[in-house]
Amino acid sequence: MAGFRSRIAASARRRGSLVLALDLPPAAPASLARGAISHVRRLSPRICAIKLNMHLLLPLGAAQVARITAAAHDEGLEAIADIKLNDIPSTNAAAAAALWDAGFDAVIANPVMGPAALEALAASAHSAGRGLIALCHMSSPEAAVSYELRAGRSALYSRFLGWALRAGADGVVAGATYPEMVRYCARRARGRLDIYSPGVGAQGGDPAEAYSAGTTYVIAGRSVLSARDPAAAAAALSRPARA
Ligand code: OMP
Repeated sequence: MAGFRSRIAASARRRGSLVLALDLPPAAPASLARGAISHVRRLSPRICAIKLNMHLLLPLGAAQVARITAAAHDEGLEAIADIKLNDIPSTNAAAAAALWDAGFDAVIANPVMGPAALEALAASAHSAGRGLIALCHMSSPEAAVSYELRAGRSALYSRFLGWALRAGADGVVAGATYPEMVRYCARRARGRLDIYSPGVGAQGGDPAEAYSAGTTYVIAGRSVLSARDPAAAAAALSRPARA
């Protein structure tokens, strides 16, 4: 089986470069699972992957989550678990094993766990045919306060990118709200990993600017889920075809 990075790239070539954040508003678990599967089925021609975070992972049990990842796989999509994992290696390994059992193809992790722990997580993900995406610089207005902290002669985001590259991570998160960070990651990574950019629409980032700065995949939730025409909104957030 091809690795996660190749699988999501193949999916994006057919359907576009948008990762849908399935951040549904609070509801009863059965209705959340039904709603998520319905979005997967309706939007699958316009997205390359789904991303689930605490919006669904906390209220739903593993069996319901597995139904959603199975629906994504039926449609040819990848499934990303966004838990911003950050713990000791034995706990990371247990969390990753449970996520793979629930059908996820990749996990988002926080490199603040340290470079050796990140490398161990990447190695175990890859040996299971799964992927690792590391935070580099988040999209929120306050992200600069922490991700741009000086760490010796460099800044934290620069360390995180270096650790992600050394670990062989499949991608990093760099918010579309900081296009200069996307540009920095793209210039330094030179294609060795992909750049995932949340922060468009509701958070104010401009997808066209992100793509031209080097974003590989835009991540979006509210601007698609609450659009009058979600399929059109999803299509508009994909990388424009080259003229
Ligand atoms: P919208 O703002 O509704 O498009 O959702 C953005 C999604 O990306 C949410 O699921 C966030 O949890 C996630 N996200 C960010 O917004 N900013 C980040 O820096 C990182 C993430 C993420 O890791 O996915």
